[in-house]
Amino acid sequence: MSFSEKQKELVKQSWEIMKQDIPALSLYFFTQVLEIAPGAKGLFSFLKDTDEIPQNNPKLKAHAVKVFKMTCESAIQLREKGEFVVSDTTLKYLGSVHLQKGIAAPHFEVVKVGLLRTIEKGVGEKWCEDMKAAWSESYDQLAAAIQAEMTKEA
Ligand code: HEM
Ligand code: ISQ
Repeated sequence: MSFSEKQKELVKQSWEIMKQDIPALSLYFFTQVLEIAPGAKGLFSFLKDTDEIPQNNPKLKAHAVKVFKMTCESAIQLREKGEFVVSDTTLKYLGSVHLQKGIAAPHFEVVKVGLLRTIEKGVGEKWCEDMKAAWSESYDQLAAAIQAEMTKEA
């Protein structure tokens, strides 16, 4: 399926809305992921030694923002270039980080569900099936690229 101009706009538009509420949404993102997969807590260096999710952890926020942003950028690139292009160095870096942490395919599904739930919350009444499909596709492309890199490095 090719990525349409409309899908790109939907992703951009929702990102603009979400940007206004990053701290709360970042927290929500992690909460969703850990609700689905409580064991994932031990994977994150800044979470493993605490009993609860710290409300104001700058690292947590930075991590969640990176995932949002990269997914959003991947959507824009999908449209402009007709293919997915994250720089080789970035992909290699992400591949090695996740390989080292022992991340596997099911984890990627968990993060995807968490991401979609977070966007749904973030955009409120603007949420719709088309927006969900657009983010899903962008995330899938990015996740596939990271996983391909992980396979290469393994
Ligand atoms: C680290 C992005 C999927 C778990 C990172 C970093 C980025 C990133 C950018 C490096 C942060 C840094 O060096 O500061 C992404 C993207 C994903 C993805 C874009 C999907 C498209 C996943 C999945 C998991 C995961 C599925 C499994 C739960 C982790 C962990 C770290 C990490 C444990 C290391 C955190 C630490 O510093 O302790 N990710 N990630 N990631 N990611 Fe992901
Ligand atoms: C995966 N990798 C890095 C950061 C993250 C934040 C929230 C959910 C998943 C993540």
